[in-house]
Amino acid sequence: AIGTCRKLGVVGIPISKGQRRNGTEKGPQTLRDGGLLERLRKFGCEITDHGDVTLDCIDDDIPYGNVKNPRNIAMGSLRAADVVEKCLRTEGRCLAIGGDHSMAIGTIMGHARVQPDMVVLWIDAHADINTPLTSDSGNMHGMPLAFVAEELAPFVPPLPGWEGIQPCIKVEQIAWIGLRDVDPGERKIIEKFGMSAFSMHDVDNNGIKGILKKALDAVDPSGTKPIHVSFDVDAMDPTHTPSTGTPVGGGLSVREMCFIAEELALTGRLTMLDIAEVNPNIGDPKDVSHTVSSTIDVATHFFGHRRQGFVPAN
Ligand code: HAR
Ligand code: MN
Ligand code: MN
Ligand code: MN
Repeated sequence: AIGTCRKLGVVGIPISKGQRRNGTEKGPQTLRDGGLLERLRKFGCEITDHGDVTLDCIDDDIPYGNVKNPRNIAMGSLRAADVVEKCLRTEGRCLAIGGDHSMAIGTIMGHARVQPDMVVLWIDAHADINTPLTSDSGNMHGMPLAFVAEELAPFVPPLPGWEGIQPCIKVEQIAWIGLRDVDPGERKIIEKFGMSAFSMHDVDNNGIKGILKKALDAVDPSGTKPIHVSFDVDAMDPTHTPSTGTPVGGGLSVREMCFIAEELALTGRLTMLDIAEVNPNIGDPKDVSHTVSSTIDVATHFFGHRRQGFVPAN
């Protein structure tokens, strides 16, 4: 019933080498300390906590071209994929808490092993579909979608440590919401493959309800597929989530995120949620607690919390 959430597995992915700033490795602990799991239990979730994925540091991870930490990100992705797969096979649904957004290479791989026809809603200010060749920064959190999408494979050079990683979804299984900082090379990829990318301009133009419908219709016209939401907290306006590495103004409000979350919860098909890019090293303690509380609030709405209120099951 609505307002009851059933089984949910939780996996921490304390990865930070997909970008420059230290701190995202503390994201899982910060969200746990903020009471994420207790809040989810309040809305009926029966939680199994799988703890944090172990990421041992690979030394001498020399860059490939300008791509930083390729071996560490590959190792982390494979570890994350295994735990996510196990979690989905046992609990049926998984919440992955990161970690920078390179975490989603592993979560999408793990999800696709269990549900190959799942669709990905990438909620982010950024498109994160740079290839190692189009990326200016060399930061792998700006590239995850280029590694998981089959059609991009011819444009992705073989990176050291990546032998065991293959693309696992098609570009037609991906839609973005919240974009407002897309690199020219990424825009080229979006247009070349006719991908479904909805920016803040589109949100302003159609309203969040219209855009969510367009995004879901694009990836899942039948309305039957398992849904993977990859939520980068920088999708939200920095007034709500200031403690993140690459904030961009003019983002989604708490209200718009809650609408997305409640609607997706109501489909009954949300199988996986990533929460990425919370960085407690950024901003003052007030910024961090604001970021944590906005993020946790939104997370509960993906798993049973409704603004209309509900009567608890017992
Ligand atoms: N597009 C830029 C790059 O590839 C910036 C992406 C970084 N930010 C993120 N990803 N948080 O969503 O470097
Ligand atoms: Mn982002
Ligand atoms: Mn991102
Ligand atoms: Mn709320």
